[in-house]
Amino acid sequence: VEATIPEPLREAWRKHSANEFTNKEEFETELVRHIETTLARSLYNCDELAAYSGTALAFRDRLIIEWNRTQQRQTFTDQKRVYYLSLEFLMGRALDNAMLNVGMKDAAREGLEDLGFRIEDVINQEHDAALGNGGLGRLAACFLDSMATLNYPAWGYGLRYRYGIFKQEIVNGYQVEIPDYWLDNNPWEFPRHEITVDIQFYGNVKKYQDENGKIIHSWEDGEVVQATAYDVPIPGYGTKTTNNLRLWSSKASSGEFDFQKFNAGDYESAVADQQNAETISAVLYPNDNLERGKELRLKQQYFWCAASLFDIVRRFKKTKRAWSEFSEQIAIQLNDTHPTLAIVELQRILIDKEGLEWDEAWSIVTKTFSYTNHTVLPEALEKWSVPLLQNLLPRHLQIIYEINLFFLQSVEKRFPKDRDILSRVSIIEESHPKMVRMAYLAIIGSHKVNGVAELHSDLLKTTLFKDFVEIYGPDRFMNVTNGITPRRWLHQANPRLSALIAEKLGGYDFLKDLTLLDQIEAFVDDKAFREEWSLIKRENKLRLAKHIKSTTGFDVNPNALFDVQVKRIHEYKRQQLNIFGVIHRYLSIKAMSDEEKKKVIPRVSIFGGKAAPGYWMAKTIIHLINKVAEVVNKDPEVGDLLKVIFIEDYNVSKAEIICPASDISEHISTAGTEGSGTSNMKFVLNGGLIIGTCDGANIEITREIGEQNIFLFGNLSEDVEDLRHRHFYGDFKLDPQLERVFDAIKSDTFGDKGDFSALTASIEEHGDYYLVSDDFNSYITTQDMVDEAFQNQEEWLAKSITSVARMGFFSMDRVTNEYADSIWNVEPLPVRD
Ligand code: NBY
Repeated sequence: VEATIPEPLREAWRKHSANEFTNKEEFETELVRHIETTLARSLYNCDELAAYSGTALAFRDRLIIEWNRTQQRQTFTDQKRVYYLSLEFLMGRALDNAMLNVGMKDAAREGLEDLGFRIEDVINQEHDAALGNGGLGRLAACFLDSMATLNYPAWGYGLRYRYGIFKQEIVNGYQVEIPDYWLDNNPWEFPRHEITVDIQFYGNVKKYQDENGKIIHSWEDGEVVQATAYDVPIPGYGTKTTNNLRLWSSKASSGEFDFQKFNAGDYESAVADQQNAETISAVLYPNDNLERGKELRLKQQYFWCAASLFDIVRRFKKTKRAWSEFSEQIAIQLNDTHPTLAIVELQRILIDKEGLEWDEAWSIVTKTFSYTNHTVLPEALEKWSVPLLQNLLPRHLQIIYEINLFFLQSVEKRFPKDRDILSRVSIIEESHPKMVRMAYLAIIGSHKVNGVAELHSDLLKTTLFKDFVEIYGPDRFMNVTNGITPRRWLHQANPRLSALIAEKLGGYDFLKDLTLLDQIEAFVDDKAFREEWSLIKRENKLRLAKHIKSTTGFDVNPNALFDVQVKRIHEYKRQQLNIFGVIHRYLSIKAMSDEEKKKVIPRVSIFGGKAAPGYWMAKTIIHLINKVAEVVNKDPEVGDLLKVIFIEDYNVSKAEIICPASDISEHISTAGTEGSGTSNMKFVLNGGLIIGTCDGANIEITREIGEQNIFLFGNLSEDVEDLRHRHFYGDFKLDPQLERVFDAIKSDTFGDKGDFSALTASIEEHGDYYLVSDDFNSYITTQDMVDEAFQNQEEWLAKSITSVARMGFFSMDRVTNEYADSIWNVEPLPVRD
């Protein structure tokens, strides 16, 4: 039955169609209605949580009205759409963002005040949607914001994890992981129980001929799990476009399988099946930049790819277009290799289900997909074992072998004399067991492959993917340097700075065109402007100091230099270099006379970040930071000159407090290891300076803001290989100042030295892979330059303002437009008001 209402009845429908509140009064009406009816509360029992829920529901109504209209518009115009496939969407909180994007935050503030609530307290009730690990997941979230803001017809597809990234607690200086159950009364999702897809696993492939003699592959038996869609509305800023993020949740199939078990009286086993099925979307894997090859992870990947592809194909088929038009209607972006099975799945659908010939299908596939690489770290490159795939996805493994065969044949034809190239570029690694190299599969199945910063993309072309550049030519490989959404990372996180800029620029247009920021450079000498600028930084530091006091109990001096490093804990990101630098500073202060101490610039070293639960070295680094904090913070000889803070459970909403409050932040990865980094951009956009290595986007930030406005140090990417090589052959001498630091650790200054022996040994004895010792001197010398620069507050302020003025390039809107033009070939769909 068609679900469309016939024309004669539509008038009545339109008359009663839902309305949006347009002012404070109407907002209050909606808020109270939701509190009293949807939530069954009243003015006698409305706490802040209920006020939050009511406010969220009122805004949700607005979003979903525009969501409906946007989807109708996009269906009606039927132009090309983008699907962004990501296993992670690190969204953070939604309410503040929704209020700002629809432009009703002031109305909400006043309305809430009338009813007895402070908007900040209400906003703080929300649980972060933390369906991601770090930069990769946050990039996906920034993409969604930009794609909606720029009116692109675009959907995100992901998994609806029951548990997001774990909550971190620090107990006796150690990280403890707490499950993050976040779904209880989450107002932002719409369950679509009618949108389901059956997903098959295991089983076997039967081969037979049909009546025309054509070979048919049939994937039979096995298990079936059901995917159910949950939709999350994504509002653009200053536009009515409201896009969709569709997250899949798993449960037992309502099909014949468990039914038979029920009938057979096997109730317990049917319940067990149910739980097994639900396990697929139960938990986000907490590893960043580390691949572990677990079967459940592979199941997650296929479950999500297959459900998304089914949904995309179903929508395409409704248009009744020819298959040849598929890639003119649809672009699919793969966020890392996690969704690479989507390539194989589309090929399978086209040849096994839709009856297309291999070549025709493969041409559609490669024109549809494109792949973003985020890392060159070898331990992060996904490989799946052939036996695992054979068991779980037998038909897909056959197709992978076929893709590989045709690919290798074409390579052999082009490079007949090159004996090694075939084994180097084969999708199958000839190891025991054999492994499928997902990055190679992703390259071969895509028309564009991009890295996320210039250096990173260059390294891909010259090292990891070198052979593929030879094979396909340079056009398949490109760079799109990452960006961040200025809506969340300036306007929402730092409303006062945003307002100051708006005052000078005559409005908030810069939030939609961040290059307009360059106009504030004209005010760099304006006295009132400068005063206001530094006042805002001070208030942001006070806000962070308050947070630190309430969560750690430590008092920090807001006049001190706030030095921040917040990001996932990883050896390549080198939090160990930072904490060794802190210890060096501590030892230096301890050796000073009272006279000398007067010249010291007080500093607060702030750390935050999670370690993957199985990554022992990262956990050791967290432990050392916390132990150093314990000793330093209560040392009367040091007092305010140095404080060390570890902020627990770093996440998106904490980043919104931390980024605006830094004087300097650290982006100090070993050169050549960080894909891009995006927090570097967040800090500079909020008027913080940075200390960093020549790595990732730091290099382009330097080019934009000028090298006088950044503190760069350390060995360059081109020297890394040689240094490692030398270490390997015993040419290694521990930096003498670092030796002094290690001596302190080894004399139990920060608790039992045994706790840290693996960390010091990795440097002294095991080759110092991340070049901590090689960069140590350069690092502390540069930190001394930071102190000196901070003494001249006037110049520091000029650097801060100038840097912000020159950050326009790093808007996610620039990034999104680049993908749209040079990868997706999609146009925005403008909205009339
Ligand atoms: O992606 C990060 C890069 O390290 C960073 O340099 C870049 O700015 C950012 C956005 O492009 N990568 C990242 O966050 N990766 C992960 O979180 C991640 C998560 C899971 C897995 C691998 C990497 N995994 O294989 O399970």
